[in-house]
Amino acid sequence: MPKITAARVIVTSPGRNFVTLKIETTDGVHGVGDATLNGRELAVASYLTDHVVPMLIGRDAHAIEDIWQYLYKGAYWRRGPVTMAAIAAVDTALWDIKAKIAGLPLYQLLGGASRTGVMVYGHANGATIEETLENAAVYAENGYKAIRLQSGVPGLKSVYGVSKDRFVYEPADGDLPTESLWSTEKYLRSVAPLFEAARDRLGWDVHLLHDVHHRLTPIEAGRLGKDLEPYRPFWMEDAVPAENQASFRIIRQHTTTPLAVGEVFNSIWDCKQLIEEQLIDYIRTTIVHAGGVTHLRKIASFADLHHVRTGCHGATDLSPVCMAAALHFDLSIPNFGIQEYMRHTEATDEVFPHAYSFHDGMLHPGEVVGLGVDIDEAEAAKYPYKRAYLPIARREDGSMHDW
Ligand code: CS2
Ligand code: MG
Repeated sequence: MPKITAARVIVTSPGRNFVTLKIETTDGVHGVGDATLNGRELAVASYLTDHVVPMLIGRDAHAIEDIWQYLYKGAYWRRGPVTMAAIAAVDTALWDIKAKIAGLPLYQLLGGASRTGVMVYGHANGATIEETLENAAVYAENGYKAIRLQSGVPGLKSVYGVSKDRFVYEPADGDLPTESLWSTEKYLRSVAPLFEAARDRLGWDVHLLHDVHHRLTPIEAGRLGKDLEPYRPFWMEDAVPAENQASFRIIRQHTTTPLAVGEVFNSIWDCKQLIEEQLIDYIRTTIVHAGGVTHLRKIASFADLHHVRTGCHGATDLSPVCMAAALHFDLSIPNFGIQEYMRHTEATDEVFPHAYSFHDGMLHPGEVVGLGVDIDEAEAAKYPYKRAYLPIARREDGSMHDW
């Protein structure tokens, strides 16, 4: 029985902050788990170091479900992004260890491969429609089967999802939150023309996606969904803030555009009604923010009963450790939909050497035992933590808007 001998949190910032948990066992086998919570990284690092690690030492590393329940039920204070990211890190590291000891890539322990690869979507963005479509064409030439389109909005200086750099998008851009101006009216006028031009330029064989980033009300989202219907988007993401799950009923009544939501959800309870009432088409929870492989499998199985497919969050703030785990999960489950893929910087890839690879619009986790990803601690030590926040948005009258 491999026992946990040590567990350590490693914080590194190769271009952006990442929090990684490394668990060691009596067998000499170690595992890694991502615990990064964008803009609140040190809260999870402390939760792990101060409150979780002392309880792990000496436990059976194979008892993944029991340790999950112990950390979830035993805390008394359930759910929330900090708690669930910490549990996810432990869970992911333990799956890594179990798969390494079994001598198998993780997806084999999850039931084996259900598909040959994982379809991903890349991010095309630009200040203008023209620039966005130039970038989208590059993605299409590079084999991407699905592309997310975000364009600057005429009359607004900056918009989320539109980066300063063409291909590396890093939203956490200030040591205090930067502020941008938002106008729903201007935004709503800009999206359908983008999609119309995209179909003209890119044709109909590529999937096109769009992220609303929680900026609309249900009736506004219904309108946007309707406007986009002629261009058959793959999905409209995070149309409204989703604390009120019933609000998706209104969107559903007005549009057949598929709906995706869930990158900020932490547990099955955040999407129970959305899934049960079939108010969404894609659930975007991923490993690090929704309790690890163990809990994500539960969400996916529940979603499968209700015709909901997965579309795991995969922005740059999800470390390569999370990406590797997500790919094993994606490859194995029956109701996989799509995986978001934003390339990390070279420095990040050096800190986290990994076996997953991109080919012809698909990612594959590789055949290395475990997750197929590790942290190079000497490399990681070169990049100390740097405080960074996500931006905020204000309306034209100065009041706060949803981000
Ligand atoms: C976005 C993210 O990838 C997405 O869909 O919504 O860029 C998101 O803003 C960040 O991951 C937040 O940490
Ligand atoms: Mg999003």
